[in-house]
Amino acid sequence: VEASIPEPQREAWTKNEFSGFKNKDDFEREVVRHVETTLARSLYNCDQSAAYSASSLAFRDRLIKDWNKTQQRQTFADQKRIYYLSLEFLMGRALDNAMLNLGFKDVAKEGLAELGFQIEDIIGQEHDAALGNGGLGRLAACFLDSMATLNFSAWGYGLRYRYGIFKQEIIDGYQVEVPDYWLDFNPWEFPRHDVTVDIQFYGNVRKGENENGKTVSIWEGGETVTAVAYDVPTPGYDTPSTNNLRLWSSKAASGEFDFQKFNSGDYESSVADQQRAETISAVLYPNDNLDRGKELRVKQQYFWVAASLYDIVRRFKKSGRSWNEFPDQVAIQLNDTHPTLAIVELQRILVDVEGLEWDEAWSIFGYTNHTVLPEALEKWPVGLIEHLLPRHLQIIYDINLFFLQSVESQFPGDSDLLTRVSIIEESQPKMVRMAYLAVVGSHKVNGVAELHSDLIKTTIFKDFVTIFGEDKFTNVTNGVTPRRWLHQANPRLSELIASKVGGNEYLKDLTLLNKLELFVDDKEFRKEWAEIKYANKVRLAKYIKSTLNINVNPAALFDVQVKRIHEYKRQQLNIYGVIHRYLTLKAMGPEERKKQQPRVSIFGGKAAPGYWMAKQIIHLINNVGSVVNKDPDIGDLLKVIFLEDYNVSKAEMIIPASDLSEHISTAGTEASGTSNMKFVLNGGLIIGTCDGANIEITREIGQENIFLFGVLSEDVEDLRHAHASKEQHVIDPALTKVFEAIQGGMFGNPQDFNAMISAVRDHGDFYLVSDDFQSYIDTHSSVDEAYRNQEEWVSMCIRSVARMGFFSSDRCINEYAEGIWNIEPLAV
Ligand code: CBF
Repeated sequence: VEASIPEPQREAWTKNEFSGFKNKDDFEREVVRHVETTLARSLYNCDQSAAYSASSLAFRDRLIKDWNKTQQRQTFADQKRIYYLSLEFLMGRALDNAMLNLGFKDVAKEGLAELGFQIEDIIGQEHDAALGNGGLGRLAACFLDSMATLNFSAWGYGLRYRYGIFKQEIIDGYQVEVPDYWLDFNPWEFPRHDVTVDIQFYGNVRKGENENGKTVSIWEGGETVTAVAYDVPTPGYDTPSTNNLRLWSSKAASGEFDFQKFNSGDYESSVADQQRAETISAVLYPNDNLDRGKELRVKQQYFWVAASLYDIVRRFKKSGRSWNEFPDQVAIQLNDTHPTLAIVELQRILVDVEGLEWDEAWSIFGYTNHTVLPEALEKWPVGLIEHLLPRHLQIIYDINLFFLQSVESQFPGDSDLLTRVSIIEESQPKMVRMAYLAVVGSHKVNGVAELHSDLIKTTIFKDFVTIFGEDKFTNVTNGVTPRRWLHQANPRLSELIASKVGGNEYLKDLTLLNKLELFVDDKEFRKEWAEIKYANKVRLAKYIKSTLNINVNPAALFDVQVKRIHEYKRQQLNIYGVIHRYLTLKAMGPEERKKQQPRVSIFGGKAAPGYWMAKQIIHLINNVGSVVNKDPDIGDLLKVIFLEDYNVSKAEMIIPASDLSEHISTAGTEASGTSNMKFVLNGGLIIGTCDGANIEITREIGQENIFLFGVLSEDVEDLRHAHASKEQHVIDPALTKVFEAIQGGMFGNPQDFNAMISAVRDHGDFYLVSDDFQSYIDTHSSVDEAYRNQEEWVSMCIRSVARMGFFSSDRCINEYAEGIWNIEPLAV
């Protein structure tokens, strides 16, 4: 308030208001201005990178106007806000997105052309903002897009990692990790050096009096690290609403470095504090669906939630409201268990700092569970929490005590139940079960697809359903933003669709896609549709040629599996299927071979650096490729491609080029999957298991338009037990032949792949590869058959796209807003 300009001087401000460019000439002027002033270059040394920087700055200037106004509007409206806490935001590139969401891509294209640049080259200069591992982080990014598009007052809170997910190089068929330093030039963030929060770690707790003379717990001593805010504007589509993503960066609270040590010549340790503090936000943990229990990870989590909560509370207190209105003003969504300490931190702020009474009944937190995999459910050693956050451990114990007391009064004498649901696991060492804490501290818990939401109620949270009742547990099936995943990634298809469904309105109401059904039998439309797919395949084929020097035929069926490499996602099943195909082709005579459907099997994805088995899978895929791709008997009939360093911007090129994509996790293991939705939306068909959102996709598009195979989730446990009880697992005969080929050395040193084979043969085949193998290859034969009839194939694709309206992230956000956050959009 003190910094605001007095009334009489405000006119001078408003009359000079800068409103950004409005047309091509303005845009060009802005680009030239930025090249010449901000970048201090000229038309004699403006390369593509400078043109990217200047274009981004021109767009950023425009964005800031909307962003400032949105923030002002939200402050004046003083309505409830949603705070989305996510340790990952996999944003990808920003320029293209800003151009499209602001509706100025055509202007930029023409302007850049006049200035001597192709827009695609300029967009291609941008480094991906890769602050996430996979589905969870990308979902958060889609949600930001939808929240802004739907005009919700929303803030994202995350960490500003100096290094995002590593870059993957493939060297001699092996994954090699290289650091991703993405912050060289990032025009999309605004450092707020005036918005800082001091975060405390370690130290002791004692009883003492607060400012009002009340006896409270006082946490003192230890070490302090400063959180600095970096703000990223996130524009909505076709609306001035531009929300804020606030990312925290860590720095030493004590300032730059220790002068005393420096003066005495101890240069190394003079910067040690600074380095230790900066380590907190230095790297993204590169594990997807895997928890490793490291101290630094807990530090990251607390640092981020404590800074975010401080900010949220500060904003709330500025409104001058009383604390009992807090739940009417604030909804916080916990994206997985990573931000669960926020529940504890809020309790600390209220009780210790604000001196309020302990109140459990507030409906502030919602918790989204994204996995049932036991290895991904976070548990922290009690000793670690006690050391790092001594006051928080006490609060966790209190939360647990009150909770267990209420369970005891509801189910007297059931000590087994108490042990099962206790937030503290009585193991050696004792552990804090973060998912249980999240359930106890949240008013709603949701899964991310119907099957997954049912499974959490019958498996990991079964007892909690008994205690809290069914109503606390709900489902919000994931969705994706059609702006990025159709309009931006596949502009020609988006345009064709728009021409049939009444313009671009469908990008804001995806159910309008259903109008496409009217055109399924329109031959001309089908032809245009097929041409677009072909052009997208040609583009990918060129990329494959330029990066791997492999020729692939764009007329072949492009069969794609791109996602994190994980045993439960079963890239191993895919590559065994490819080997089976290769062996089958090799066994055929030339005439028979000619009748076969040519295929290009495309893989992409990163393995967590410490996940040895996943790295072996990558190695096998590459080795198979290097044999098959140069086999003259095979030629174009089969090519095996591993695309290096799969990320969001590669996905934007790969997904539109797919004919068939693979979503083949063991039933019950993939919570939802979201790339399945993106592939179908781009006119590709799916081969998949009855898992995650595949089930709802099937319900929406019809089972005649999807290739499903494999065991059902309800049979998985029995099959696993059956395998475990047998000495040796009887393996599918076709798979046995594949294993024999690998063990015979056909794809390099067989020893490299012993563990992969042994997992199936000797260790219970946990992921049921053998059980599903025959139905998998049979279903691939049906795919070949179906692909031969191109007219019908294209019809299937169009029909599927027409029925994908449900899978917009706008629908998800509306469901969260209504069912969990209880928040209305803000009129623009
Ligand atoms: O809900 C978003 C995605 O989250 C994961 O990626 C995760 O990290 N737990 C799941 O594996 C996906 O199934 C899910 O779509």
